[in-house]
Amino acid sequence: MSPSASRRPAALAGAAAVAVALALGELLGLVPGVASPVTAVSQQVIPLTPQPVEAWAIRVFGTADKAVLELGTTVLALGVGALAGVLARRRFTGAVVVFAAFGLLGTAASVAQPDTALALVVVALSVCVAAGLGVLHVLLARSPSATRRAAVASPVDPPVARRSFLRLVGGVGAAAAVTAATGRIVADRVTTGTDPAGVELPRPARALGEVPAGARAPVDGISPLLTPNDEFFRIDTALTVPRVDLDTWSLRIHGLVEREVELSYDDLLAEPLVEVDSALACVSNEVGGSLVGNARWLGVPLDRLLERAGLDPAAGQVLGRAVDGFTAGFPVEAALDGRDAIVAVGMNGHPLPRRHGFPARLVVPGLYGYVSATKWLAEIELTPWEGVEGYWVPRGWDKQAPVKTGSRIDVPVDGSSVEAGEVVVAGVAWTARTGVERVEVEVDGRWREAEVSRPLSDDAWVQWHTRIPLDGGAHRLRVRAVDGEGETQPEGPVPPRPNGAEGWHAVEVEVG
Ligand SMILES: Nc1nc2c(c(=O)[nH]1)N[C@H]1C(S)=C(S)[C@@H](COP(=O)(O)O)O[C@H]1N2
Ligand SMILES: [Mo]
Repeated sequence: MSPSASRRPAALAGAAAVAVALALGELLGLVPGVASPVTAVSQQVIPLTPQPVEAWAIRVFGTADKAVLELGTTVLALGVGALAGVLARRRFTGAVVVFAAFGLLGTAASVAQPDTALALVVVALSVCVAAGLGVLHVLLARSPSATRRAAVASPVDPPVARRSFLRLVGGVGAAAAVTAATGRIVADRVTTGTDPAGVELPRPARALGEVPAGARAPVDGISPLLTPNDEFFRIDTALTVPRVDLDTWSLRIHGLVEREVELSYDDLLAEPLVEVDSALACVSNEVGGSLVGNARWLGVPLDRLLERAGLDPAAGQVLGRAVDGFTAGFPVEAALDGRDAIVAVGMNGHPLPRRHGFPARLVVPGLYGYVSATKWLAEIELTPWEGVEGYWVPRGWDKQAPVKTGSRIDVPVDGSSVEAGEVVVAGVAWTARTGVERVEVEVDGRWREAEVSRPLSDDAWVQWHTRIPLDGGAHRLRVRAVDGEGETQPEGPVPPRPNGAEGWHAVEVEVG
């Protein structure tokens, strides 16, 4: 039996005990084979999150959504810890049960992460649980009412007891926070995995050469023709960017094939590499949004790799699987119909950055990223088309996902003021595979043709611009593109779910 404490100090003691356990978890999470329990549990929450909640979180918190998720997990755990503290006043076993449940939850979530070892995780989390319970026991014994009761012989002044208890809990909490922060900082610094910066890529067998004159529109503020790697949008379900070690990494091609193929990184680089200029779009991109980029990719043609494996006639789907378990699948035809589908190792003249899938990812022009562009690629599995689905498909997104024609006004910025006279209007436009034939801009109800710069390829986005005389007052500008088959981008509006947004991007400007 633990000395009985009153409610509030007991709750504080419980929260502080959980803080100590979680902080230790951050430290022990640095050990290879063990994961931070907070990260592991948060990671498990992601696939369980209902889509509207997820969409809301991304909208409200943007790229901070993952930090907010981990913070939420921590706060929830501290709250349950407070309850455990209150339970422990009556019976310490109550707290033991709660902490043990925490340990089991953390273990299950950790083991679901890549690169964890069950035995190590069990040892580490047992240490966390034991430390948390130890701290709880000590704190409860020091709580004001407990000291009062225990100290009948030499009565302690209650306010003094309360103050020294609060100081003790505060100290424990602060120590836990510092420990956890140190764990995070070290985790960030300790480089496990190969550093992409140290990798040297061979010259392409098929190089695209300089960007041709006339491919760039002469306009300040327009999206760069090739999106720099550190400005390229990023979408992934992994809470921490996977760090792959080239010594142990390989790409396995298996499933409905005649012979399994396994390639090391060096094997991949020994293949003839090709350069491909292609846009990559996220299906979640809203009209006018920034979840689309354009890069010069370097990689091995996918058809060549599939030929090596030899396709079984039953193979209907190419399913990329990442080291973190993410999957994306597309029809086999998209790998074989002559488009530049590649296993990419380079992006804009550099090895793939970690955030964009080092050491290798799939890039399939004309398909949205969620069905095609598997990062941190570990496996290419050939499966039947029916009955096997990539990560996002059971979550309400279409299985077939060709990119829809899109266009965006970058200049002038929506809501800005411009000077009267010839106003420069410019932006980018893209299609699935057919190139951009024409771009039209509407001002005050009248459509005019913009000048489309020379395309890098039919798969890349193009820059376009025009000059339009505008008189004073408010104006609304809209844009639409026409693809290589003469199809005009539909007016919509259609939301991103389930197969991509449709609509003409509009901006309002005030001409002064
Ligand atoms: N392993 C893995 N690959 C992934 C994803 C992911 O969550 N995990 N997201 C996909 C989605 S939805 C898109 S739009 C693209 C985005 O690629 P980028 O982050 O390099 O821009 O990656 C795809 N590949
Ligand atoms: Mo996406």
